[in-house]
Amino acid sequence: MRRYNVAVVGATGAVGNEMIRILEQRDFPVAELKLLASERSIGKTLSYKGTEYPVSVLDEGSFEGVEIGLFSAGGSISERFAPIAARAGCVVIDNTSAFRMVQEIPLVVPEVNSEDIAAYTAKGIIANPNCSTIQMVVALKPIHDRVKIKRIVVTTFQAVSGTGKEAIEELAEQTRALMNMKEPEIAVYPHRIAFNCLPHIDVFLENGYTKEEMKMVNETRKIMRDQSIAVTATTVRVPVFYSHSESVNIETEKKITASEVRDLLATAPGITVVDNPSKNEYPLPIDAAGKDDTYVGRIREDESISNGINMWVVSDNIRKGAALNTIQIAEILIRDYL
Ligand code: NAP
Ligand code: 3JN
Repeated sequence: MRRYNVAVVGATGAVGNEMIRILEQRDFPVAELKLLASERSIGKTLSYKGTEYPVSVLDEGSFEGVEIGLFSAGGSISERFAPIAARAGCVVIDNTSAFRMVQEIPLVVPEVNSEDIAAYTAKGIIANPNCSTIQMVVALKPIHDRVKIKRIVVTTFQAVSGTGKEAIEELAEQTRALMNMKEPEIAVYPHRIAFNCLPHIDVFLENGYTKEEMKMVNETRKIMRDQSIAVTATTVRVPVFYSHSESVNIETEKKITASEVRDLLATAPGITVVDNPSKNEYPLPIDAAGKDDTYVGRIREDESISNGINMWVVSDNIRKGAALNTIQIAEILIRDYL
C-alpha cells in the first residue's frame, strides 16, 4: 500500500495532538511524519505508534517532500505557510478560518459534501469547517435533503478545549482554586469560566454577533450549497472540557414529524440517535467525549410553527469538530485523488 509523508503543523496543540492520536488509531498510511510547532517547543518530542518524534520549528523549508499537511496552528500561520506548502507540492488540509470562505477552496464535511474535495486542485488547500458548524451540518443535511430547511436558529454550549490547551488548564485551575476558597486567576477568557457561562466566542463584529456566530451562518450555507438557508446563532462558552452541545431549531419547507426525523437520522452516516426521554436518555458531552459520532436527541416538533423541529446535537469538538474531520478528508483524498 502506498504511504504518504505527512506533516502536522501545530502538533503540540490540543487539535494537533488529537490529529496524531487519530492518525495512529485509524492506521493512516504514513511514510514519514513531521511534527511542527513554534520555537517554544524546541527540544520536545511527541509519541506516535510507540516511537518518540522530535518537534521541529515551522519554517519556509518545512514542506520539502511533504505530501499532506494537516494545519492547526492558527489563522495567521495558515495564511503564511499553507500557500508555501502548496507550492512545494503538499496538499494542505487547514483547520483554521483562513481559507474557509475563499470561493475556490473547498470547505468539507465528508458526510455532507465529500465530492467537493475534488476542487482541492485549485489552490492545493482544503478547508476544515468550524467545530460548531461541523456537528450541526452532519445532523441537518439528511433533513435538508428530505424536506429543505428554510431557517436554522442555533444556540451552542461550547467546551473550553475549543480555545486550546491553555483554556483546558484554566478551567481546571480555576475549579481547583474555587474549591479551595482561593481567588481564581483569569487569563484566557475576559471573565471566570469555572461555574459560569460566557455568551462570547471569538471577537464581536459590527453587527453585534461574534465571529464564531457568523462562521456558523456562512460556513453552513457554503457546505450545504444553499445560500437561501437563513441561519442565526448564539454561541456560548460553558465550563465543560470536551464536546460541544447545541440546541438546534429548524423550520422546513415541507412537514416532517419527529418520528420521521428520528428514523432518518438513525441510518445517516456519522450519527447516533440517543432519544429516550422516559429513561432520561439524551446526548451528553461527557458521553460524546473521545467518540467519533455526532449524537442527536430531544427530537420534537416545534409546536409554535407548522413545520418546525427542535433537537439537541452533541459531538467531541476536538475529534469530529477538528482532528477527525481533517483525517477523514485526508482518507478520501488518498483513496480517490492522490
Ligand atoms: P493550542 O492548543 O493553543 O495549540 C496551538 C498550536 O499552534 C501549538 O502547537 C503551537 O505550538 C502552534 N503554534 C502557535 N504559534 C505558532 C507559530 N508561530 N509557529 C508554529 N506553530 C505555532 O490551540 P488548538 O486548540 O490546537 O488550535 C489551534 C488552531 O486550530 C486554532 O487557532 C484554530 O485556528 C484551529 N482550530 C479549529 C477548530 C475547528 O473548529 N475546526 C477548533 C479548534 C482549533 P507551541 O506549542 O510551540 O506554542
Ligand atoms: O472556540 C471554539 O470552540 C472553537 C474555536 C475555533 C477557533 C479558535 C481560534 C481561531 C478557530 C476556528 O477554527 O474557527 C479559529 C480560527 O481559525 O479562526
